[in-house]
Amino acid sequence: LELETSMRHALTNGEFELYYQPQVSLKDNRVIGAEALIRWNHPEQGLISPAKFIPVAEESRMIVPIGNWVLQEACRHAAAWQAAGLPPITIAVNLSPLQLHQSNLLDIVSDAMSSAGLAPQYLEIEVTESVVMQEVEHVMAMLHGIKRLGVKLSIDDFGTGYSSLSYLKRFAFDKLKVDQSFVRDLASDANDAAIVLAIIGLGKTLGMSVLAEGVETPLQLEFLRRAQTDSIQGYLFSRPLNASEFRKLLGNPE
Ligand code: G
Ligand code: G
Ligand code: MN
Ligand code: NA
Repeated sequence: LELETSMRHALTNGEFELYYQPQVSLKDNRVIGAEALIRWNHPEQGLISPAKFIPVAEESRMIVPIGNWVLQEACRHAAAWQAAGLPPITIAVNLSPLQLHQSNLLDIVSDAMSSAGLAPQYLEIEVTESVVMQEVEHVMAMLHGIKRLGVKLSIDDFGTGYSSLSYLKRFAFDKLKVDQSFVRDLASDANDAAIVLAIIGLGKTLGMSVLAEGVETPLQLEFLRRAQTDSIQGYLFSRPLNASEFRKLLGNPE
């Protein structure tokens, strides 16, 4: 309950900050995108991990205003980097199930883009597999609405939720993100290696771009390269960076 109360103040006090984790194309080794990941700089408790406060924010519905702030802030940063002449990238934002249930979500997304001056093809929205399992018709309508805005959609943590393969058929996600739990041991665990290959094959067959998350070692990278993974995200290339660190990385790709 304490966390919930202080989250309300945190938004107005500017205690939240977005970090950006680069996404790298395996075709040309360039940074083509970044996932926005929220951090909370609490004045007394120091840095609080989203793993701790996002579940509380979801329970208390604070995720709605916080999530809207994330959308606006990510669009502002992406537009500012483009305006500064840096190579254009796609900015990926995580969307919680509750946000998908806001009736005005499409207005919120378009307002975030237009007030930042960001073209829709540079925004990507990540939803988890399990989102598609609840209130299917409503969620499908929202996802189609987001797509009609010209925003990209990706399916996050793929393989860990309830399997929603039939929804992959019903809805054309642009990108599939292979969950890091399968990537972690793929060099030593034949089952994980087989699962990753199967997911990549499935994604490609359905016309999606496939990104592997949690890539930490050269061995994992080599495996993923051979398996024709389109892009990767993980500590091997970079941890999530604050906006100024990320901007530097974009400007100096070597
Ligand atoms: O960055 P980190 O690994 O600490 O993130 C932990 C979890 O918090 C991840 O599951 C991530 O998806 C989630 N998360 C990070 N930022 C956001 C956000 O802006 N919105 C939502 N809904 N989840 C986020
Ligand atoms: O659930 P989601 O995929 O949105 O969250 C991504 C989370 O994974 C973030 O908290 C981010 O900090 C974390 N992450 C990113 N790269 C790596 C990695 O290479 N290894 C591990 N263990 N975690 C990572
Ligand atoms: Mn994500
Ligand atoms: Na994930």
